[in-house]
Amino acid sequence: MKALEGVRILDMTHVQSGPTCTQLLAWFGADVIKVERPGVGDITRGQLQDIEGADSLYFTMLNSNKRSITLNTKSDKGKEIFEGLIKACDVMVENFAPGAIDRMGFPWERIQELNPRMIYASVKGFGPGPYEDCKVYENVAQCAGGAASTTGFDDGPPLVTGAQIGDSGTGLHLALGIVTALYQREKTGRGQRVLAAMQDGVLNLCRVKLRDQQRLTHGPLKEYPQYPHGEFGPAVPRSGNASGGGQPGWILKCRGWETDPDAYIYFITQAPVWGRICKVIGREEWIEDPDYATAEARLPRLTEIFDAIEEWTKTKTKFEVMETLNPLDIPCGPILSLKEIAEEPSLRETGTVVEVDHPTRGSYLTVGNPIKLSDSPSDVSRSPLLGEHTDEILSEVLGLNDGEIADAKASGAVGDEPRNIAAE
Ligand code: CAO
Repeated sequence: MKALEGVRILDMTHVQSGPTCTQLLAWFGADVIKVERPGVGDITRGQLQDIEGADSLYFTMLNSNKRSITLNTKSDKGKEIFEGLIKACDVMVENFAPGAIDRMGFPWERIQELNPRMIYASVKGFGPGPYEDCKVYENVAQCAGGAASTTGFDDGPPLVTGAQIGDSGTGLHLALGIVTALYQREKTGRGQRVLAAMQDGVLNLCRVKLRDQQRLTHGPLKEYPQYPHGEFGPAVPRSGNASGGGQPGWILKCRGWETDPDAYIYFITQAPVWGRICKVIGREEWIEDPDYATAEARLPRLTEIFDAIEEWTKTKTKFEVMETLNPLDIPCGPILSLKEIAEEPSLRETGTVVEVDHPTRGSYLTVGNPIKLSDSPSDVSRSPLLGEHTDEILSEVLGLNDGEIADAKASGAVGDEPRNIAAE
């Protein structure tokens, strides 16, 4: 038994933010019915393709454990089928451009009329306000949510991060909104609207930077690399690799850094283990020296301190540094490349990295469910081919017979995609 077994999701999502949300719900056991345009499908099926004719990794890694039906929700017959699906599902999720579902003829009022228990969840770029009608992609959200302004080095331009905090981050927020609304529905019997705006999601993840913005009015941010020699302007500056918390940290070179771009370690000078750090790097005199003995005294000297620690880390590989520091409880973390992560056996064992078979592209790696429930196992099954489950959904969920399905296909409301599952 899986946690969300019995919950049926009408998945109108595309690209990344919405699909990441419904994929999570599918891993928890929900029946996710992905609706795609006949003959076209989610645009990502054909984006960044590495194998001609096969669904891209972009698509397959965001749509596992789902079923696919093709349906033209703008045709008369398609609308009729869509209404049936709205009545048969618990949750509808979409991340189209603002107003797209309304333009299809399904504003929230109409959805409620059809199914008062429906939870209608949307990702949009912005919440209500001056930008609410804008189309938004990942990096726009990173820029508008405070991440880009605070990422990078003080002498460089704003930077976006590779972590998809705008898309996948907002998908996570939306999934939480959906299960919360499902929980409330248990008591009220009513559905509700759930909105996760990408700007809001990114800002939520940049909460500590808004903290620092307010601290700035009371003096310089002493844990930032700009202190004590640089200038602070009116806004939170970019803090390089400084830690966002109260324990100073930095990325330091390890042995091999000249040729290996990932031969680095993140090193945290946690106050309670300061003495051990000094011993490891051979600076025992800093343990008692009043210029170094307290966390406060160290703040203006962090550059010098990290330079000294780096002299030591440069003599060891990042894994040797880990082996030395972990038994001493000194917090640190190697910079792992995606190659190292893909090959890491422990991540395979926990199901965080999974190998999946696909009929047209062969086997591929994907990231499995990062949230582990002890009583709800989550296996990763491959993403569906375009329209692979059209017939099955029309008959099983809507009770259409073979003749009615043939009529729906003849009208063009649902697709009749050729399905290449011979390799299965
Ligand atoms: N049948 C018929 N029409 C369909 C359909 C179906 N099954 N599925 C989608 N469509 C239509 C939509 O109704 C819409 O038509 P209209 O513009 O006529 O109303 C059209 O297809 C395309 O939708 P879109 O405008 O959302 O797509 P786009 O590629 O132009 O924009 C994006 C993509 C992501 C910028 C936009 O959807 C968006 O801003 N979404 C909200 C924010 C978001 O989730 N962004 C993250 C995306 S992941 O990086």
